[in-house]
Amino acid sequence: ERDCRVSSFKVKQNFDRHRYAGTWYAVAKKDPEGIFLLDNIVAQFDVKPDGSMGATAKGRVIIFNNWELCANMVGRFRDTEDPAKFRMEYFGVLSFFESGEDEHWVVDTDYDTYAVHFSCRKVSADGTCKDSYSFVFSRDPNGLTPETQKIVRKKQEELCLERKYRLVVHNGFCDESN
Ligand code: AZE
Repeated sequence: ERDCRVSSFKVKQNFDRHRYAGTWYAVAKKDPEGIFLLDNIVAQFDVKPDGSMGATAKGRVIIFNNWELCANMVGRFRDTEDPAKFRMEYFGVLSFFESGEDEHWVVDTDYDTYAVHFSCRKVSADGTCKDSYSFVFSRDPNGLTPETQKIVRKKQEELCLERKYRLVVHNGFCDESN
């Protein structure tokens, strides 16, 4: 039997936020419940002067049923006892946007080509995740090589989320001030 309890999920060992910094293109995602980033999702991670991790992200969203725009989001990360697990406080640059606080786990990365992220918003009584989102990030907007895809697929299985991901389109929608 496979262990799908959130507390047994493994994350990146000795996570190095400095090597993680820079631009990451979301190439696949598993959505949480409710409104979420749709596509053209690009995240930019950095390390602040005080050593904490920060990030900005943009992506296409549809709000109020039919209003399509690019959400410009800011994330502030709080460290935990595990170097690859953070608490992320996030908010939109425009005040009417979404804000909240999520878990932010770096499940796996080689820093140079791919990363697998996981956030569980609600844990069930049995310890499995009831509401989660997850991103597969790539340094290359064109996607991952077949070898890397193999590694990523294994991680998706370990998160008990296999076949739950959809590809993230990049068509330039959020490239300008859109
Ligand atoms: C993430 C990368 C690191 C920075 C941030 C991220 C998350 C952003 C959201 C945005 C939701 C926006 C919505 C707008 C209407 C993980 C991509 C901030 C969760 C729903």
